[in-house]
Amino acid sequence: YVIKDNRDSYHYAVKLVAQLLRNQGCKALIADDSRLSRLLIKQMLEKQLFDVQDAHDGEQALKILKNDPEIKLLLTDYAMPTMDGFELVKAVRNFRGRDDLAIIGLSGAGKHGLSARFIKFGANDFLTKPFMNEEFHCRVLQTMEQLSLIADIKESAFRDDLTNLYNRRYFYQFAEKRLKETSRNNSLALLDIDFFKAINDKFGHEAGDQALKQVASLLRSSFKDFIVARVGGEEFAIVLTDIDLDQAYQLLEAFRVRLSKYDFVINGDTFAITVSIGLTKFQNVTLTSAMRLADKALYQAKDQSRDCVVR
Ligand code: GH3
Ligand code: MG
Ligand code: MG
Ligand code: MG
Repeated sequence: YVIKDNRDSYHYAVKLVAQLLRNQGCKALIADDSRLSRLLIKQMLEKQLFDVQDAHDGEQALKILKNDPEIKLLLTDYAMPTMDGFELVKAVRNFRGRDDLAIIGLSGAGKHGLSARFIKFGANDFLTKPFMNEEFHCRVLQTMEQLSLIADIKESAFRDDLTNLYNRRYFYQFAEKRLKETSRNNSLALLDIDFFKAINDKFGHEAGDQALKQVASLLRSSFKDFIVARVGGEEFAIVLTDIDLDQAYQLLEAFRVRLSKYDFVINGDTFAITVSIGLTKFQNVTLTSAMRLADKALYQAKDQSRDCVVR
């Protein structure tokens, strides 16, 4: 049905299908005091593959939104009892940003200035009731597309493009936050590949790049529950949250052994790679000073024998 409505443009239909795939399973919430209105909008949103919930006024909507960070789209009426659309938008924006939750304001025709006020309070867009189905679909689609675009940009800004691990920027921006959110049983590990320059010299820089990718993928599979970032050329950081230092040590030791036994087969050459690891407890310190401690331990690991974990 949605596609049929878009007979005007083939390109638009293609875009629409792409966005529909992203909408699939995505949660949307309708806040409207009119049952008929809720029903109508629900049907239209379901055509766009949203998983739809509804609320009969602002207060109920606010409660639902507070308990469900997965809701990505809110359609809200203006005139509702107890809490109107403006108040709802204002309250929601205190904990959900424009790049994280899309809001479309709705209201009956003939009330001048509502659209502007909705947008000033933080709505992404506005629709006047009764709306044409096609306009509804276009506006919802466009709003969700913007949200997806922002998510893509954020994702690529925080990823290292060689390994697809988190990058330095992400690490310095979010590691500390993550550590503060969790229990006090946290630690930080710094890993540095041993004699990596020799690998580049012997097998070529391109093989070195491939090896880095494989090391990254081993790290990803070994530390699924933790933040793993590429913080330097052949240096990685792991934020080990909610486990004590001994457990962290065991995990790193297991990884070290797993890596040292792994055969890197690149362009017909087979070689081994080892890492040196510095580990430190993360407690009542800033990220910068924890990094300094982990780096010190790493330096000792290099000094001792390489291919070992020092805490
Ligand atoms: P050590 O055991 O003391 O760490 O020796 P090392 O050779 O690994 O240490 P060093 O810091 O002297 O050299 C690191 C090398 O890693 C230098 C650089 O050529 C290589 N490297 C850094 N980033 C990349 C990358 O993105 N791709 C490739 N192929 N090599 C990289
Ligand atoms: Mg109303
Ligand atoms: Mg290094
Ligand atoms: Mg190195």
